[in-house]
Amino acid sequence: MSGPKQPAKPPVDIDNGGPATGTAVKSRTKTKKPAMYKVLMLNDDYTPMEFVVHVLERFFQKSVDEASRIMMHVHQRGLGVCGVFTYEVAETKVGQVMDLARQHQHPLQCTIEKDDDGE
Ligand code: TYC
Repeated sequence: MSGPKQPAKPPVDIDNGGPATGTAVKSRTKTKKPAMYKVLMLNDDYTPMEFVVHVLERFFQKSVDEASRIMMHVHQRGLGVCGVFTYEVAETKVGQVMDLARQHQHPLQCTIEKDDDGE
């Protein structure tokens, strides 16, 4: 910047339609929802079906029936959705599944995919 220096002005409240209290307030209601992420489970030829059902019950709060349905879907179609979560929760669940699978020496794989529904 160049030219003569302007005298310092005191800060001014912005009137953005809030109540006449003399204080600027944000009148817009925050409606933005957090980005959501799908946890996907991948099929393989070695992980036992019962182990996959157990994982879905333990980490994704599925009933035996729902867990069995998801497991069979993955077995037949190659992949399936275990649930939809915020990024942190999705990451944690993937870690928990992969840790348990590793402990049992199963090759079960899980991944995260951004959920673009309702955008
Ligand atoms: N295909 C495996 C089998 O026949 C079962 C399986 C299902 C493995 C789902 C992984 O994500 C999976 N034992």
